Amino acid sequence: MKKIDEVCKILIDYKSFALFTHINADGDAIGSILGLGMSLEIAGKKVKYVVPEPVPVKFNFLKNFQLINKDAEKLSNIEVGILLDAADTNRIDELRSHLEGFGVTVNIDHHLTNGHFATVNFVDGNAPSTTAIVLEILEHAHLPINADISNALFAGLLTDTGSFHYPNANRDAFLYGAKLLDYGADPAFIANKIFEMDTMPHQKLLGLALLRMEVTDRIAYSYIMRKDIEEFNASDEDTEGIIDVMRKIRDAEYIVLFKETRKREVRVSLRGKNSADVRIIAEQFGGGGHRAAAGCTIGEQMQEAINEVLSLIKEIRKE
Ligand SMILES: [Mn+2]
Repeated sequence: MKKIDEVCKILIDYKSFALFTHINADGDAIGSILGLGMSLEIAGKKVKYVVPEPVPVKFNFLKNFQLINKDAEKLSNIEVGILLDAADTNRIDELRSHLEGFGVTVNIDHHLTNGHFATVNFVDGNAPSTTAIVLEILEHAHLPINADISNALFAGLLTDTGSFHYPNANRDAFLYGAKLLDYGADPAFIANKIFEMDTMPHQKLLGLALLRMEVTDRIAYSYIMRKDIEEFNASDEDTEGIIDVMRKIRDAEYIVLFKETRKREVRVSLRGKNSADVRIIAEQFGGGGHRAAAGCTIGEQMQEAINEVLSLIKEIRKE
């Protein structure tokens, strides 16, 4: 049986599902669990949405957002656990044991680093977003797709392709987009809700990161400390999207933002342009991602983390 048929059979045969996605959930993570979940619910199935904290509130305009983590501890009667937009169960932290406890597990993902941990793994490294794979599955299974579902799926497609301008914005990405419009997605509404809702603390941190940015040897980098976040009364969510403004700098191919998450712990976000493959860098530090966008966490002081990442980039480039 083809993988997609195996996944569809599970969605049709079983009656209850817990949908999991990764920590630091992004538009594709939230969009894929909500899009799939809404469709299953309309089809009469029971669905739980389980996301490691903190859940990004900026996606609260999507229907059923308020169901995320509602009664999420009551998973004992659920038959199937599905992990979306994540390559392995490490990406859901302490929720891991919950997911691994299910008799039937499914992994729906587009990360090349995928560990194929589940009973059925449907992984398409060429898919522009996990929501694109969800769309394919819903169509193949003849499950319902309405405007709310297509908005959730479009949100994932839009964010994971960088508004259709990352290298993964291939022909398929536009075809999936067109299909979602046919199902009722409203791109202007979604773009407004996702891209034009900056908070003041976010814009202050953005300004600070840009002021601190250094560009050397086609590497652009900057950093944010805990005390910066405190000073602007910002939340962790307020640091999101800063790297995507940094990547607009000309000439840089590697873009890196270092964020102090706690004492001796630095979260590193990487973006690659042209031939730069940042996934290789992130993997060296136990992280992962895509060629154009990846991340890792380093248990060091800020300056050490910066030195280690910059020297690794320079080393890898020489090879
Ligand atoms: Mn994704």
